[in-house]
Amino acid sequence: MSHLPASGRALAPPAADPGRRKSPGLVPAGGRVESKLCCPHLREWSRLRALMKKVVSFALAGIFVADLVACGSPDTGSSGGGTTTTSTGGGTVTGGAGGGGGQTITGDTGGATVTGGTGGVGGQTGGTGGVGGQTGGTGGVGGQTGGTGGVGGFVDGVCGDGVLSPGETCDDGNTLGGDGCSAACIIESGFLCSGAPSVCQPAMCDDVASWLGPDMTFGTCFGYLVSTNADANNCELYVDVFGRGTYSVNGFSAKWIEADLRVQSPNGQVMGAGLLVNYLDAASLSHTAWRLGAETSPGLWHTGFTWTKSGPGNGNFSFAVVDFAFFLDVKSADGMVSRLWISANGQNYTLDETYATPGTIESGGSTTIEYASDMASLFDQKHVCSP
Ligand SMILES: [Ca+2]
Repeated sequence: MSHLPASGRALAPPAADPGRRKSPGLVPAGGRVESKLCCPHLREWSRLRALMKKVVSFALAGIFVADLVACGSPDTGSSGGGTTTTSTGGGTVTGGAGGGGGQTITGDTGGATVTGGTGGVGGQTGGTGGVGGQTGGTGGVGGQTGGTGGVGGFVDGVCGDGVLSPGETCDDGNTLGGDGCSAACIIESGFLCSGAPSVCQPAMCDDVASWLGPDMTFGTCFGYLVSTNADANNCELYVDVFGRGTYSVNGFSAKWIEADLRVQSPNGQVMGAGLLVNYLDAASLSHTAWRLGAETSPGLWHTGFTWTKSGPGNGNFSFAVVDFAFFLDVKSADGMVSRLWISANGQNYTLDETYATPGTIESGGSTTIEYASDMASLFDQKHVCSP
């Protein structure tokens, strides 16, 4: 049985179910940085001021003003700490003013929305003035001793013009929300966007996991979009070892398949390598699992899929492997990710065909693994790439 269309590698996983989608933990890059300093910290500031008074008393007035501003207005950035990078002004319609820089650190960024805020004042000893907000904000003032003036504000781009502008983390050419790129051109939670005009898709998390061993499966999401699917015809990937294992000890048992994937000359950045498995659950419902491997030595990725477990507190599930294939995700210089497949001429492999010729059984303690015979078709690319 195969779920792969003969026409190509379009291994279509089940449509993502938004109701089941887990958060990928993405934080929109355009999110405002929270103020790191506010009233509860004034005591520390008081101590710092007292200390500074003995050293550079002339500077105290400036710091004190910054303190008051930090707690008073939501449109104003907070003051920089003595040794901490300062925060962004919380501008809304009119950008707030950046707070003052710390002793030796950088001044704040003005609030960036419609009208640019004013960059913060640089710190006392060579601090850098803050960056002005959008649309003609004013650069910050340099620090007292050799500080550098801040950068003026930049001109805001137009959200919805399909061009990525400062302040936008996506621009899909419209100003509609709910499609992955918000009305303010910020990537929406649970989505991934790339390019300009941006293409956005729900982050894929359903039955995606890292597989590190029969008892170590950790749910995750693909943190990137895949632009194209193709065969790994140029030895970018081949299956080096494939096995099916069992263990049974003290009332606990498990069954799994595992593979070592050899990655070489991928012509880009390896984003991940792993195993796709179509399987049936106990109610005979079809599922597709994605199991990302771990790179256990340079170029060698270990992955697998645990299909049965039993025992007290051991998960307790019983699936049936239908078929499977192997993939490598490579990001090229243009930022696009290609998924390269090892599969049976467009079809997936099955355990029956893989073990039509008995494999080599290795046992250790409670664990037994049958490594597939060299005759198995899933090693075809290996014979080409590693003769
Ligand atoms: Ca949109």
